[in-house]
Amino acid sequence: MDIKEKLEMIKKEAIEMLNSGIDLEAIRVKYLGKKGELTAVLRSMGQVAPEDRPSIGKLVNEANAYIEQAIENKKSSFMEKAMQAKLLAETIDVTEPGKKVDVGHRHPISQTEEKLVDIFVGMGFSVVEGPEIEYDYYNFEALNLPKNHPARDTQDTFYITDNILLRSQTSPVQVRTMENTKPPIRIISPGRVYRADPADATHSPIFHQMEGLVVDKGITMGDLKGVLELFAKKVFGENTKIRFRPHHFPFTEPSAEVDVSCWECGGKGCRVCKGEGWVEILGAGMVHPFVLKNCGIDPNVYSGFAFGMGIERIALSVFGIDDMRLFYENDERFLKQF
Ligand code: 2NL
Repeated sequence: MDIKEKLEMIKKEAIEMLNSGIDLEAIRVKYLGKKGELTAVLRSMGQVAPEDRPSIGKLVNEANAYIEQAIENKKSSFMEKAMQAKLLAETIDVTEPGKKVDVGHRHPISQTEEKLVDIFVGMGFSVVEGPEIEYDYYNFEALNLPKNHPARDTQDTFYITDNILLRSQTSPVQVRTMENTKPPIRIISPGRVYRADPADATHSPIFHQMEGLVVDKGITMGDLKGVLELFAKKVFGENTKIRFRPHHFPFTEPSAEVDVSCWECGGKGCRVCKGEGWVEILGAGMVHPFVLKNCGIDPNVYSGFAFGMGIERIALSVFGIDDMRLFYENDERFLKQF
């Protein structure tokens, strides 16, 4: 076999190996490497007639380039195939439905607070907030509850110093507003309040309240009744009636506890209203003249009404829940129902 035939054979063999899928690097070493077959052919050039050497040398170089190119082609076709496979495997079907993101929802106490706020904002009230850590003066003294007054016992709270405490009601917000606002005043103050009460189904040392206050010339108990009746209808239904029972608060005179006709039985008496036909939902009254005076408002010129309600109590009735503690346990099985 002469060198020409030998080179053709090497080329043919190399291509066959390439096509049979053997490791490309092994093929390169076998044919093009220092101890490879083409190098061996070059070494055997001694036997070639000197005048033939340039043309044979050229043939060897061509064979070298040919095989090198074939290896390169194979390599890029492998890469191409690998890329195609990768693209295929990673294809995203943009028409598939997305993953559902669980965003949760507002806590039932917040939902109730928002609902109550909306109703009063709809009647022209503004929302005012204030500090939860208060002076004894704003929480009690200004509201006609001097130190050692027995009525303080019903609102016992947590003291930070003798004069600083956790507010037991949101009334201090109204006191601060009256101090720095000239009537007419029409505000509500929703927020967190504290009492030194042990937790049970209807009490919690931390709970939420919303108070309301209207002060202007000529405000009467009739205005209070009108506002509360509209409020009760919006929360408990259009057929709801309200009832005022005489009561005593140190900061209002006269004072009343306010009931709504039972939303469950409509007044006939049932389990919800304990046979009464009525359910107590809030306390209210005409702002005591002493309180107006304490806040720099002349009780001979102005009058006002105020009311206060527990947001938890309203939430319990609206959602039909019988234990307040459920609101604070953060058990998803409970919270997800609202
Ligand atoms: C309740 C019901 C009430 C008020 C709160 C109030 C606020 C000012 C002046 C007068 Cl600044 N009153 N708030 C009035 C009546 C009832 O809350 O059961 N409280 C113990």
